[in-house]
Amino acid sequence: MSLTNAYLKRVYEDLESRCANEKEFLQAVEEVLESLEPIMDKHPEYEENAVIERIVEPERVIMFRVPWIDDNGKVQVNRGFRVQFNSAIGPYKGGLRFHPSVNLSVLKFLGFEQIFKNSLTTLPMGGGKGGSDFDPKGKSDREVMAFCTSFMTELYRHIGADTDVPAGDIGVGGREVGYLFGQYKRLANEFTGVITGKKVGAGGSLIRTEATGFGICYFTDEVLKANGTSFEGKTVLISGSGNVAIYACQKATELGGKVVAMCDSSGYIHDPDGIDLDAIKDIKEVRRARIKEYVEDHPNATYTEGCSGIWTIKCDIALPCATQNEINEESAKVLLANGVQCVVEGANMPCTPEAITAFQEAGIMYGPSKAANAGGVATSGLEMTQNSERIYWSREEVDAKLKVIMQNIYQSCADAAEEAGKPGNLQVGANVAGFLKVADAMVWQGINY
Ligand code: NDP
Ligand code: 2IT
Repeated sequence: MSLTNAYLKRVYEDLESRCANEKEFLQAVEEVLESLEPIMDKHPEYEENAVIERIVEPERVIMFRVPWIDDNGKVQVNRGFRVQFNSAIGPYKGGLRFHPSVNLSVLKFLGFEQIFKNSLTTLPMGGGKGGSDFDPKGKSDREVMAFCTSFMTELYRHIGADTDVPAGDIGVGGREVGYLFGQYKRLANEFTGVITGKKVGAGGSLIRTEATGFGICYFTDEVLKANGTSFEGKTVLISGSGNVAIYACQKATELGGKVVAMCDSSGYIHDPDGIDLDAIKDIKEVRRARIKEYVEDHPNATYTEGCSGIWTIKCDIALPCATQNEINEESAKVLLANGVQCVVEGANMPCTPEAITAFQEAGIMYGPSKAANAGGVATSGLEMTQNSERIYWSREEVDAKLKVIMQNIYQSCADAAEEAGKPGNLQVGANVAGFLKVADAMVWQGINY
């Protein structure tokens, strides 16, 4: 731990002893607190009002049993969660993750990151996250529906359009959001914007499906522009092949990049001709199959078991879009040795602290996730606005708003980095800019004891 400010150090050490088993959560907190060091002296009111002690403690954590019946008639039980982390600037907002690796630490790290990400979007959204250790992989539609219905039967009493608005994340896409929304509507007897990522035509916003991936590329484009370059002619690696990766691949290609590799949790494909995205969409979105099938009708492409090998492919730009801690120090060093110029995080916290340090020490362009992938939740915010107004915006309108939001996020990170005395450090910029608005709102609202 490298914190030097006495107040931040004391709060972190106390948290470390109380949350010793929550390593992902501690990792996310430590990164934010390190970034705040340069600004703490200017803000004695934060210590006076115990802002740091309060901001690292979720306002509420809900854990619940989710029983459901599988296709063999057997009763299954999963664990459900909702972490309502911070509502200083708006209703709790953040996705639901269904993956066997989900636990309290993972959801607290995601909920904590979401506070600052949502603040950066400039929209009025607090931070939250939820999910379950349920694995949708290999389950029938009926089993997924049974699980989602049971999950919402408990969750519905804790959420609401002005209270807490979930959305998708890993393992939760349009299908799951539909089942969850249907059960909420039945139990609450109201059709409101209580969850985002809804189907277009049934309360959803155009561009929400594409928003996270598109937003990552709009943000990356700003980073590249500020450094006198662009996507044009660049070789790009994108990990994952889910919602975020697919639309990042589409936009990176539209902006002139050549995406040569993608992966799933089993392994990666390398196609030196450039990824055929229609084939990926067919495999992953339509057939829910494994990415290795890609090589069956792409003779120049190769498939390799294991995901981390993707970072050994030579590239100019790397966009990790799968999961947390997928680029460690060793992978970072291989990327650097192969001449990577720019790493922008599409997934939440995909680079370990050691990997980030390696990129920063090498002086390459680095964009942190809470800024770069904020386009997804920002467009969720736009979906909430459309639901409240009971209107729909066109594809062009939503895309234009998303682009402006991503440009503004880049600018506010760059400005905050400069003001904190760390010009060009978008990690510090994102953390400081995201934090200040929330911290000031917390001071303004008092302790409420
Ligand atoms: P999806 O479930 O659609 O896709 C996830 C992809 O990552 C799949 O290809 C999956 O492989 C792979 N993956 C998941 N877990 C692992 C793992 N442990 N090891 C290796 N590969 C893995 O999720 P999303 O695309 O929505 O999310 C990807 C990332 O982006 C996450 O970090 C999420 O938090 C973040 N994010 C998502 C947003 C959204 O709007 N959806 C918004 C902002 C951030 P497989 O198919 O084999 O499971
Ligand atoms: O990590 C994220 O920002 C998301 N999964 C999207 C959350 C949302 O509410 O749209």
